[in-house]
Amino acid sequence: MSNDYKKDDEILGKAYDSKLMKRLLSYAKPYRKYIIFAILMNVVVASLGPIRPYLTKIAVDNYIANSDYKGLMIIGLLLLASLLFQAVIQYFLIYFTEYLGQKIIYDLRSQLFSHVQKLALKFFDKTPIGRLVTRVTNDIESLNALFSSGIVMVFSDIFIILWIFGFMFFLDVKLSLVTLSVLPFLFYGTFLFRRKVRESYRDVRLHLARLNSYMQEHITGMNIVQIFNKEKSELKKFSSINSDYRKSNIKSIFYYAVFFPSVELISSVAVGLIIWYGGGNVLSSTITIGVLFAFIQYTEMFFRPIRDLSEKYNIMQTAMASSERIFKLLDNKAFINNSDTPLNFDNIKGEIEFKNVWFEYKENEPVLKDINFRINPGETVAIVGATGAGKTSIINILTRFYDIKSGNIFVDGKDIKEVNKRDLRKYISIVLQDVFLFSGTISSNISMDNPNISYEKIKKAAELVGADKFIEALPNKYDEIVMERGATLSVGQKQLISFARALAYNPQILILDEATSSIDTETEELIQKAIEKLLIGRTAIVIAHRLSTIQNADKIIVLHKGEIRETGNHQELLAKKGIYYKLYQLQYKDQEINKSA
Ligand code: TTP
Ligand code: MG
Repeated sequence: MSNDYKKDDEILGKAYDSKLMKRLLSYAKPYRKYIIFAILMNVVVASLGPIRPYLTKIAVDNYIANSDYKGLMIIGLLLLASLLFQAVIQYFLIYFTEYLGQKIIYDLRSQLFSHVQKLALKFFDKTPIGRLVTRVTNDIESLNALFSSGIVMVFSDIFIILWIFGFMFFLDVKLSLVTLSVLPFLFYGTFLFRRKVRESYRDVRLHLARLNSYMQEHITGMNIVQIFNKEKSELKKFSSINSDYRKSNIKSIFYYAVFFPSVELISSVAVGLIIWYGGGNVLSSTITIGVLFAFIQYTEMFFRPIRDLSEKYNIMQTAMASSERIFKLLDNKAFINNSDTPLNFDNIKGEIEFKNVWFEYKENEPVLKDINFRINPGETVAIVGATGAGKTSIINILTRFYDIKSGNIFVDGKDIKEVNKRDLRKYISIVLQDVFLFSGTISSNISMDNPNISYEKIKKAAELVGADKFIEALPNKYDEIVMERGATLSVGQKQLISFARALAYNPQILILDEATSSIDTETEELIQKAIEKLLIGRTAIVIAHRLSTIQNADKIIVLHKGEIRETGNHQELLAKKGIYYKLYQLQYKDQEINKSA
C-alpha cells in the first residue's frame, strides 16, 4: 500500500482529462459570476492590445506621411488612453482571478481536511503523513494556478491570437501568410518542449516527495539521530536525495532555457521575413510603410500568447496530476460506517459485553481470537498479558477505531455497530499509552476546546487527579502554552493532564492503557491516586501494569497471543498457578519488593 502511495506521486497525468476537468470546474461553480466577470475583463484587455499597432499604422500612413501634427497628437492621446485604461482593467483582472483561485482552493482544502478526519484509523496506518500533508498543501496549491490564471487566461490567449490574426489578414493577406509561415516550426518546437518538460516534471515531483518524507522523518527522530551520532551519515544520504532533486530541476530548466530563446529566434525570423518581403512591397508600393510597422508589432504580440500557452499547458498538466491525487483521496471511503437507522443510545449505565469477537488488522492474521467477557456497570476490569498480546487492540475495537471481523460487542445490550459512533464515543474517555497533547494551552488540552467544560470544571478535574500542583507552579498556570506533542512537559505531567482530560468529560466508561514506563515514586503515587479517583462510579477497562490497579480490580482478564486464557480476581488467579501466577512472579513481584524497600 505504501508503494501504492509512491505511485501516486508518479502520476504523470494526461495533459487534459475532461472528466477531471469537469469535476474541478464544479468547484468553480459557486463563483461563476467572478469567472464571467474576469473573462469579460480579459477580453477587453485582450482586444485593446491589437488596436495599438493599427493606430500606429494610421499615425504613420495618414499623419506622419502628411505632417499632420494635430492628427498625430490625437493618435498619441488615444494610445495613452488605451494604455491607461488597460492598466486599470488589468488591476481588477489580477485581483479577481487571484481572489477566485484562493476562494476555490480554500473550499477544497476544507473539504479535504474534513474528509481525512472521517477516515478510519486503518487508513492512517498505511499512509505516510508526509504524503497527506502534500495533498493538502502542494497539490492544492497547484490547482490555485489553474483557477487563478489558467482558465481565464487561456480564454484570453486564444482570443488575442485570433484577434491579431484578424487584424493582420484585414491589413494584408499575402504578408500575413508570409509571416505565419514560421508557425509550423513553432508548433513543432512547442510539441517537443511539452513532451520533455512533462517527463522531467515527473522526476522533479518524485524527488521532491522523497526529499520531503526524508526531512519529516529525520526531524521527528532527531534525538535518535543525534544520540547515535548519525548526523554525518544522514547528511550523506540526504545529500544524495538532494542532488537527485537538483539534477532533475536543472534538467527541466534546461528545456526551458532551450525553448524560450528558440521561440525568440523564430519570432525574429518572422520579423525578418516581414522586413524582407514587406519591405520589397513597400518599395513597389503595394503596401504602405504603416502596414509594415503594424505587422512587426503584431508578430511580437502574437508570439507572447503562444509562448504563454505552452506555460499554461504546464499549469494544466500539473493541475491534472494533482487533482487526480486529490480526488483519489476524496474518493477513498475507508470510513467506519454508522448504521442507517442507529439505535437510541442515551443515559447508558456502562455495561460491556464481548461475544465471540474476532479481529484482525491484516487479512487472515487474527490479533484477537474468540474473545468473550462481560463487565457490569461500575466494575473495573484489568487486562494483563505480555507485550503484543492484543490488549490495546481490545480498546481499539470497543471505541470503533477499527471494526471487528466477526462476533458482537455490546454496550448496555446494544451492538456498537447499531449505534451512532458519536453517541458511543460520547460515553467513553480514554487515556492512552502514549499521551497526545495538542499545541495550545494546558486548559485547552484538558477541555479539548469543549465549550461545555468551564474553566472551573477544568480546574476541578486537575485538582482531583492531582495535576494542579505542577500546573500551579507553571508561570502561566492553566494558560501555559503547550508545544506541539507536549514537548515541554515531562511524561508524568503529560499523563496527569490526560487523566484530567478524561475526568473533565465525566465519562460512563473509562479506558486506561497504562504506560509501562516507570516514573519516579512520587509521581507514581500521584498517578495511582489519580487512577483510583478516576475509577469511582464508572465502568473501567484498565490495561494494567501497576500492581495496585490489578489487585483492586473486580476482574482480571489474562490475554495471551490474542486469546483469553484466564479470568478471575487476583487471589483466584494466583491460586490457579497459571499464566497470571507466572507473570506475577516475573514482573509484579519486583514492583512490590521495590515499593516496600
Ligand atoms: P496490541 O494490541 O497493541 O498489543 P498490546 O497492547 O497487548 O501490547 P503492549 O503491551 O506492548 O502495549 O498489538 C497486538 C498485535 O497487533 C501486535 O502483533 C501488533 C498488532 N497491531 C497492528 O498490526 N496494528 C495496530 O495498530 C496495533 C495497535 C497492533
Ligand atoms: Mg498496548
